[in-house]
Amino acid sequence: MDATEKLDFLIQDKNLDADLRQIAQVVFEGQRISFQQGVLLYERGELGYLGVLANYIREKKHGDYTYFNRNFHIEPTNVCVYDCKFCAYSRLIKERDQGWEMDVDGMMDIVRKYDDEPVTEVHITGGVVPKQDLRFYADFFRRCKEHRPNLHIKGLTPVEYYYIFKKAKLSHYDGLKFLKECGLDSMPGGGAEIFHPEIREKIAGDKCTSEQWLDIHEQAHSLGMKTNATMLYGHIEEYRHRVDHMERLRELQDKTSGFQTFIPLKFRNQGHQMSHVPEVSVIEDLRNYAIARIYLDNFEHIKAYWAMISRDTAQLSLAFGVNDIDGTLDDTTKIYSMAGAEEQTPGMSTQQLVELIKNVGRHPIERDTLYGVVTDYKDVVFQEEKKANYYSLPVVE
Ligand code: V47
Ligand code: SF4
Repeated sequence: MDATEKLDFLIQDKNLDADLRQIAQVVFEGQRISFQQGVLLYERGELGYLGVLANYIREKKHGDYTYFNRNFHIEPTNVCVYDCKFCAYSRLIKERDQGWEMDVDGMMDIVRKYDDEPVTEVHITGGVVPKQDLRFYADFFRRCKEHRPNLHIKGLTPVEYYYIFKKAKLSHYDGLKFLKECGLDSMPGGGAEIFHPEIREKIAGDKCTSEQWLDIHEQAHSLGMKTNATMLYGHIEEYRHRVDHMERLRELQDKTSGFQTFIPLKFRNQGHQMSHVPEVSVIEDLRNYAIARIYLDNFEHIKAYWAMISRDTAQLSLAFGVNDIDGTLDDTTKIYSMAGAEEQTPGMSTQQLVELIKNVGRHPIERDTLYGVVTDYKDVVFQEEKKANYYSLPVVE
C-alpha cells in the first residue's frame, strides 16, 4: 500500500475512534486541523495512526527526498548571563574556570579551519555575555564574509538579539537590518523553548519573552531573511502547551511565510537544574514529530536534529513526517553534549549520513541553507577503500 492508500484505509476503518477518522479526513483533504484536534492527537493518536497521517503529508510535499547540509558550528561562549533551568551552560557563569569566551580572531581561526572543506553554512550558537555585543558580531560577520563570501551565516537567536539590541538602544528591525548589512544571512530556531507563560516562566523566565522571540523573527522575515523555529519538548509541559506553541508559529507563518523549518528538540536531562525530570520515550519523540508535521501545514520542512537523538531515532523519524536530518557535524555542539546527547556523537560523515538515509529507502539530497540542491546522492556510489568524505559522482553528459 502506498501512503494515500494507507490513509484511505484509516478513513474507512469503522473500528477507529470517530474523531480520529475525522482528522484523517481533514488531512486527506489537505485542510488544517484545529487547536482542539491537535490536543486530541496527542491524547489519543497512537503511533501507527499518526505515522500514516504524517507520512502522507511528508510524501505529498517531498516524496522520498531527505535533506541534510554540510555545516559547522561555532560557539563563541559557553557562559551565559541567563539561568534557563534546562541548560548546562548557565551554571558556568558561577564556574568561570570551565568557561570560554572567544574573541573575533578565535572565531575566524575556526572559520579558516574549514577553508578546504565543501561546507556551505556556519551555525553560530551559544550563551549571552556582555562582551559579545553588537560591535563584536558586526565585526565577525564582516570578517567572515570578507574571507569566504559564499559561506552562509546562520547566526544567533532572539535571545542574543534582544539582549544585544537593548544594550545598543536599537529596535529589533534596525538592529537586524544593520547585522544583515554586515553579513548575517539567516537565523536558526533556538530560544523558543515553550512559548506558553505557565511553562516559560518556570524554565526560562529571565530571557526574552515569547512575544519578543516572535517579533524578532517577524522583523527578520520583513527584511527577507529566512528563519527556523524549535520547540523544547518532553519536560514539565503538557500537551496543550505544545499545541499552543505550534499555534503561535502557525499564525506568524500565515502572516510572513518566513519560516523554513520546524525542529522539535527533545529535552535531555543531564548536567543542569532539571536533571530530576525524566526524558520521554522514543515513541513519544516519534509521535511528536508526526503531530508537528500534521499541525504545521504551512511549514515546508520538519527537521530531526540527529545529534540530539540517536541515529536510529533519526532514521525512524523519516517515516513520521521528518524530511531533514540537519548537517554533517565534526563535533556535537557543547550545549547538547553537556545535557546528555550520547554515544551517537561526535560527528557523522557525509557517507554515513547518506547511507543512513538510503538504508530506510529514502533519497538523500545535500542542500544549502535555503534548500537549494547541492548534490543529489541517489546514484552516488561511495568508494569503500577511501575515507568517508570521498565519493564518485555519476558522469553527467
Ligand atoms: O534554544 C538547551 C536547546 C537550543 C537543552 O535552526 C536543549 O537549524 C534539549 O536551536 N535538552 C539551541 N535541548 C539549538 C537550536 C538548533 C539546533 C539545531 C539546528 C537548529 C536550526 C537550531 O538548544 C536552545 C534550547 O532549546 N537546549 N539545553 C537540553 N538540556
Ligand atoms: Fe543561556 Fe541559551 Fe542556556 Fe538559556 S538556553 S542559559 S539563554 S545559553
